[in-house]
Amino acid sequence: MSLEEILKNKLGKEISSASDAEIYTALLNITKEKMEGMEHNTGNRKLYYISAEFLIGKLLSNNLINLGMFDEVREILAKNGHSITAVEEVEPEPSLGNGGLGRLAACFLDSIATLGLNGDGVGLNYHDGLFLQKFVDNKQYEEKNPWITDNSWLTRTDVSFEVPFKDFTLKSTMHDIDVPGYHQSKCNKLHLFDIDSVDESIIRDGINFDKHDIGKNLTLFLYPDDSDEAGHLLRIYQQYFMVSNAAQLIIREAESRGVDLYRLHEHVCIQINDTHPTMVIPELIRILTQQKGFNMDTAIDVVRKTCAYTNHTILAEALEKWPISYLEKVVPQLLPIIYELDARIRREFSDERVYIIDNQNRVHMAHIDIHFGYAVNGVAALHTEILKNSELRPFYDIYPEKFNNKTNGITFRRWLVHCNHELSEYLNELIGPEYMDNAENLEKLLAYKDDEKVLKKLREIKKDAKIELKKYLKHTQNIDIDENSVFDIQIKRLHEYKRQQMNALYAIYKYKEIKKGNLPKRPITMIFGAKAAPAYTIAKDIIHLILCLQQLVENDPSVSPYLKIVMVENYNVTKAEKLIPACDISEQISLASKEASGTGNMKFMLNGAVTLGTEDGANVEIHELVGDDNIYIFGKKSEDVIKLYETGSYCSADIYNNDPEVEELVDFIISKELIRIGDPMNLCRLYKEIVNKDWFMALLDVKDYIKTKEQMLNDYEDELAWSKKALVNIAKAGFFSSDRTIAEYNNDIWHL
Ligand code: NBY
Repeated sequence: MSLEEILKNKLGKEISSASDAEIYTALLNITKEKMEGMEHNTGNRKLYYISAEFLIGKLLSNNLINLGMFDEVREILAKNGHSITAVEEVEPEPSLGNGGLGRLAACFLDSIATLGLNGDGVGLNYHDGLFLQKFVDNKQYEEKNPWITDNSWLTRTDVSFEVPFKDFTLKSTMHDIDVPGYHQSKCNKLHLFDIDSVDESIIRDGINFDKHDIGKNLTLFLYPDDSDEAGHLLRIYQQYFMVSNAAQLIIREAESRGVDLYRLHEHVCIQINDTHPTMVIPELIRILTQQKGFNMDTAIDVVRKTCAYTNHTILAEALEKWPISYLEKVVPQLLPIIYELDARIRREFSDERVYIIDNQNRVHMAHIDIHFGYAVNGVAALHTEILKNSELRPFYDIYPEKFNNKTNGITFRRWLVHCNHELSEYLNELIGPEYMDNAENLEKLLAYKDDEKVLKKLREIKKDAKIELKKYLKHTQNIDIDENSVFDIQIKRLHEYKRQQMNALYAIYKYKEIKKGNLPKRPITMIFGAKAAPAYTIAKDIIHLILCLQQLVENDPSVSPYLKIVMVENYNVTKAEKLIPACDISEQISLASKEASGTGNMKFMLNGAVTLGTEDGANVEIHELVGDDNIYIFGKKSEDVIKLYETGSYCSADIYNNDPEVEELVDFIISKELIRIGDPMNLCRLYKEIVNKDWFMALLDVKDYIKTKEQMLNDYEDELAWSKKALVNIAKAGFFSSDRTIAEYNNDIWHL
């Protein structure tokens, strides 16, 4: 039967008379059935990638692409008066992640399946995911973000485990999502654990709920508010629930494969994604010693050879440390194991910086991972060096052999083929489709770097993507943007270290210049997209500032023809897919040393945007690949920043007081123009924070930033020269394919 007939049968009517929603459901079911019929990847050693987040995005198009059905479906729909884009809109986006860490996990699942490796993801099935962001009165409000519908990619399985907590036991249910690789006959799974008793009706006004009723709230939200003890305890409940299920699943699957548990490490490998799944280590040791007859030495030995840890941050506040008293209240069964692990470390080492339990009775989760796992990796070359030489130095001195770098990557199926079909078709035409299987083939594009026809075509493709984004923003947020302006985009979690505030200071600079009559050669569209954690006050103040600036500029007819500021509401994967292809200037402006890698930087580059960035994270590697002419680097280097921290000698007030230009920009935050629009409390707080604290040194780099951005806007006017930069960026992006990253994980860590 042809695909068209299958679709018609599924619909029970003519395709032309079906609604987009009916077509979506029919395609979902056809795709699911196809994947159900596929065998799972096999191999002697199986990987379990445990992660609190899997930011998978919408799945229909990507599954169709990987299954080789996308083009056919698109044609069938078009022939019958439907567009695949409209059908895609029907799909709710699962909000199972927050930022780069979760999206990385999703890209990795795609690449693991694409390389035919035997590896599944393990996580939680949050019903309302990360909050949905709304803007009211120029402020962020949070609402629940339900995504599970009757027909979804989830398949309820009959796998279930008892998860023991201090005062009660919860019974889990495992829900699976199929993960097909690109043009592969086999597939893998994402296992999401849940409990049946979750009750969404306990959520009131926004995202508030009773944090004590674990049987009803356990899997409601990703990162529930943890500004009080009940919130912290809930996170521990979630984490333990995740890893206890993972551990039980791993042991059950190993036993059913006939694995001798004393050789578990030969058949299983566990990747711990950041510290959230760390309790899998004591939990496995607990199960092996208490239920499988292992002695402690052997259990530790086996677990140590099974687990590997990825670090995604050097921000000390983001490295989890759980008070023993909290663990006592939730998972007392783990404490004897954790004490034992700590005692062993204390016997072996005298340096208290490597202890598991510190002198304030807090358990350092990363320390468990490093001592009781066999590999520790950072996510970009610079990041790994900083881990080895400063942040984790005492551990590197003990275990140099465990440390290794795995520079992040992104799946080109989603971040090129799906989100920028026009560009990927053109690449196929120009250099052939080999880059799809081996991304390094993108370098063939370099042969065209002086070919005017090709450079013009690239500019046309960019323009088309800008027009698409314009339509999308009009349709979703009723915002008008000008496709002939330069699109300058910063999209990422809102965090002071990522320095959206510095970009806002640029907006102030430009506003003032325009007011003075210094008009830009071409209008500029500054686009932001970011969610702030609900309890992160200053991050919310920064959103408030950007939204106030948006309103100020919009309502000033002497400025609005030249400058437009747009903060996209509820930034998510779907929106990223529209924004990235349309971008000219990719903002990657973190304080050097603080951004572990970044992955948005790679997505923008692959889609022909030019990076404006600091020498941080994977920007360093992008810089090396494209060369000085094709990236704009500014700001202090990581060594300088690390020194400033060590000596405590950075003082933003000094810069503010001694540099009238900086002072003028910062003062504008509390100018009468902005105070009239915004909330004085938020604006004053942010102003004071920048003048008196500025923990992430925006004032240190702001002038260099403005200068470099001005240079970039100037250079943009030389159309061919700019297009050439875009071409070089695309050509050199091959290294950042997650297929390469995963091949490295497999060769160096997993050995599947
Ligand atoms: O992981 C990000 C890094 O910031 C980015 O540089 C890197 O490219 C990416 C992938 O390696 N980290 C990240 O997204 N982290 C979180 O979202 C996160 C969330 C929650 C908590 C800690 C970190 N937490 O402790 O609750």
